[in-house]
Amino acid sequence: MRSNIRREGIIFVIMFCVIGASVASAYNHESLSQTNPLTMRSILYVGGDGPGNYTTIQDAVDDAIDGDTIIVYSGIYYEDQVIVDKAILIQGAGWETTIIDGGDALLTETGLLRIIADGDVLLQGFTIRNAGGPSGYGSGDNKLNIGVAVFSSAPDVTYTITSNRIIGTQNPNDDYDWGFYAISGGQENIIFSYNIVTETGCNNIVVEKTTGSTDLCFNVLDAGCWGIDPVYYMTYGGTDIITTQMVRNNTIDVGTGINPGGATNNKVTGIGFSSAYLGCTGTLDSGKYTDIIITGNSIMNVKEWRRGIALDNFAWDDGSEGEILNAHILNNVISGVSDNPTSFGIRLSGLVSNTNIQGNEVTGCDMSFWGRTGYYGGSTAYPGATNVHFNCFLGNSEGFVWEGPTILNAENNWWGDPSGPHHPDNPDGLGDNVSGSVDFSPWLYYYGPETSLPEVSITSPTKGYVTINIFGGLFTWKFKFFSTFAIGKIKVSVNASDPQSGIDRVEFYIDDVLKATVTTPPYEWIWAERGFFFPYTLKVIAYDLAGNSNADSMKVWKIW
Ligand SMILES: [Ca+2]
Ligand SMILES: [Ca+2]
Ligand SMILES: [Ca+2]
Repeated sequence: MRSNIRREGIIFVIMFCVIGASVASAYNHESLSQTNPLTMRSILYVGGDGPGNYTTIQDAVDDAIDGDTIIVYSGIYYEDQVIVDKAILIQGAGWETTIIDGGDALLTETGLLRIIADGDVLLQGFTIRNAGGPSGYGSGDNKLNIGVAVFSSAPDVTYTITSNRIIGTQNPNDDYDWGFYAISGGQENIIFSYNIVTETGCNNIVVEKTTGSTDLCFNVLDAGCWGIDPVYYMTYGGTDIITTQMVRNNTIDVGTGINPGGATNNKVTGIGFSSAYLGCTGTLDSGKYTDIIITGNSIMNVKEWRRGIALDNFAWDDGSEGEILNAHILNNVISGVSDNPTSFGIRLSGLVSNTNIQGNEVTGCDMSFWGRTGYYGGSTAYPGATNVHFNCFLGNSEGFVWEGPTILNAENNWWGDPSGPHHPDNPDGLGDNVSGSVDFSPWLYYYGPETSLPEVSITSPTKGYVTINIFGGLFTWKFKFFSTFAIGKIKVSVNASDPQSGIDRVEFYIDDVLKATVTTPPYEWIWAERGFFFPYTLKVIAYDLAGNSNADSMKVWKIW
């Protein structure tokens, strides 16, 4: 049932009363009386028991104008489809209680929630389930089921989808069942945040040839009930994506799903970008990415045939038609649970240039990193100018695999052991394996909080001995005595070591006065100052590279 009553919003009342008087002096009365979308904002209500509330979300959208807010009360709304073609805010009472159920309806266009406005839209606080779709799409219900689909034909439009739960068909055989889909060729900017997407038969999120910026953040995602890439970006057909594509702070379980295809049909990658995508379908293709940021994600359950992050250039030949440039892969945690082939943490394939891989933690996979040639069309291209620094690669069985002809810069990583990675150039390394032309030296000597104290001891002068060194070294002698005596110039020698970060410096003190600082071994200082047969306190302090310190000291009777 459709309501024709429109409830004017509080915003309008306040703006009219407070601002109206002052604005009136600047504008004539005719213009004030006109409908101004900026000030005529309304709130429309759906559900609940207020008089005149709408019963369906679509009816409220149909009556809304740009700038309106639609508030949806708790309840289950059975609507085949909600098409949002206005710049509005749609606010549910929270995904726990406010449910839009699409009844698996047959639709002419995709998206239970289909957002196509040429102005900003915000959608939040719903569970979206049982999406239907157009028919003719594969197995399962033969529909292209999509919870939320978006497409703007205009640029500079932002769609914000936040704090929703999107549930898929819950049918592992439904191979066209996506939670969120940025429809091919859209120009909108997308903020997709704090959502939960689960039980999809196919991908959680597909972003296809979208030229606006994207920010997928703080979502909880998984590989669905089939087991397939949770986040998948692609471009093709000559469309270069030059806006920022950001995937950050998501929690992604790549271990879900039945995985019946195993090695052949079903290799799950948590976050995947593919350029010149049609190259993988047997078509010569082009299309690039130049601004990808993947940061702060937690990707777990990387088991056999599951992967963390992949940047794949599917362009043929030298790969230049699909170059992926300047990507940042930062501070992600990728946790493997199996070293069975062929799980990996991070893969770059084909011409992927200037990738910055820093601060990631990849553990328990088969390959921590895999850099290789492109997959299709006789590709001869390898990743270039890849920088891999300050990562933790630990307990990955095949380890760090670089197949390219150039030297890959992987200095300053932690390989799981202070002895460094295992490589033909470092055969005694007890850390992860590294293969290929990789510059891994220097490597990090510790990882995580550095709290170990340095070990430090004074080895000379010898405690409980008299040490004599006079006449410019012409006469030296040492014998046991009741206390430590030093006669003449004495060399103070110190053993200092640190199990984690290593020694930064050793300081030498006499009676708490700093006499010398030595930064490289041997840690020695010549105590040449004349003594007056007093017991002096000789103290040394060793500092490690993290600033932890430890001391040794002794009383020395110094004469001459
Ligand atoms: Ca389907
Ligand atoms: Ca080096
Ligand atoms: Ca230490």
